[in-house]
Amino acid sequence: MLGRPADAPPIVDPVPTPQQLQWQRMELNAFVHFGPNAFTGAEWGTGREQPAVFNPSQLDARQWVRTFKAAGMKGVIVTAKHHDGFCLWPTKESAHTVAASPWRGGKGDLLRELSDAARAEGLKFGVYLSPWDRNHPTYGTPEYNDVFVRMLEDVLSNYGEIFEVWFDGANGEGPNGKRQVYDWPRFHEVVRRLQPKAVIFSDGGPGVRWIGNERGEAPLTNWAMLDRDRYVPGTPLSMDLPEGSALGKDYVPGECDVSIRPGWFWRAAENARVKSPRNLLRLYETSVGRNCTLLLNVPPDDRGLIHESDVKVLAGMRALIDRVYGTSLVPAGAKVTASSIYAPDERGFRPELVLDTDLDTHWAPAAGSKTGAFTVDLGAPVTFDRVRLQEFVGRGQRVSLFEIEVDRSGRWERLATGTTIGHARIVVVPVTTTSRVRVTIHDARGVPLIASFSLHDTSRGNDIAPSTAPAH
Ligand code: FUL
Repeated sequence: MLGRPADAPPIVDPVPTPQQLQWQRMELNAFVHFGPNAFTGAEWGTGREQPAVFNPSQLDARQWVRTFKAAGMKGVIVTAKHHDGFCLWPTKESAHTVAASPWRGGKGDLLRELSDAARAEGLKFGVYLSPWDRNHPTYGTPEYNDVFVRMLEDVLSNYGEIFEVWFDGANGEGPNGKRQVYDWPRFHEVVRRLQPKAVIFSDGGPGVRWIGNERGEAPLTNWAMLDRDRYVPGTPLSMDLPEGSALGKDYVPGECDVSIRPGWFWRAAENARVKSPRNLLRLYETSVGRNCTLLLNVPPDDRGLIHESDVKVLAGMRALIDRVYGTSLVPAGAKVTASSIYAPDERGFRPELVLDTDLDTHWAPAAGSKTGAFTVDLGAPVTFDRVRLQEFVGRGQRVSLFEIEVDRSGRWERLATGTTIGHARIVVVPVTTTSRVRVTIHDARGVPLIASFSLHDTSRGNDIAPSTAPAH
């Protein structure tokens, strides 16, 4: 920030940790569901599958990671262990692992190959470890918590830096018909001890939270805050998770997990049912564009490769996102004015900072104000159907009510209203041509800090993928 820290508008608690802020800015990550299910066609393996079924003949983790990187994804999270209990790394804690499979003659370690590939290509690496285990003989007894802790220790000690640990909320019966009482505080302690920089995902956090559905769709109102002590994985209060709460004491931003295919695991019958690039652009808008990260699942096939259909669709998605959102339609010469400026003698909070690409610099209205407006004079008419707004959330998410207006022959006319902005908000508006746009913040939890304003036109991607889907 340009302004001296002492002069900066006061913090509005809760604020993100540096890791949470960095995580929000990653925006798009790959989810990888892989294991025996890719060979049996199951969604939830029973745990009784023979390890011999796991035999990917051409597995190439570099091909996965290159595909993800080309799609603009910044990290990859793999199912180190799904509900079937099969471990993708050779652990002595279980007999149901890659070591018992024919893959690489029983000498394979998928976590090693994938973490190495991710590091080589500059992606961050994360792990999904299902506490529910339909195979392990100790499941349903206190001893299983010790086993799970040792598995976590394995996974978090041996594969370099982990950016996210993903704990699933599903908790069914194990092989002996018993359910497990999980020792969550202990599991979290292991993560904090071995990977202090990792964010922990589960229904209610503690690091990042589930958005409440697997469709890739966050609600229009989305606070990064909630009272995380109210929730455990599998919580009956999951209806609170999508919107979070303006009154929440803890910063726990949302994540949208969704699969590129109908199922989480690959199956041949779904090669023709991969979502289209347009569909994925919409999911990007309803997740990243609603203050979430998008965790897009791309499951490898039974050869151990990302299937050609998915590779093609991901390339199409990237081209579309770049075409529509890669640049702003606000011309370089645009002028921005504001109703007021925080500490106007300082250089730190000028309204034109909403047009640069630095998310740490931002416009703020006068000290003490929870309202304010800025006007962007585009210099000439511009046509758009999306407005992208971003808050600087490093000092707390603030905006709770805003309005977007356009100049129609000298009169301001309302184009859209909205509630939260957060790290990013993409507002869908009717196709509009105007040379002046005004954004008014009507209410906020503190002095609003607006980092970015940009205009976009989804029809610009029509040559890549025609727009057929309805806008909402
Ligand atoms: C769910 C699991 O039951 C699914 O199999 C999948 O892993 C999904 C991401 O989370 O709760």
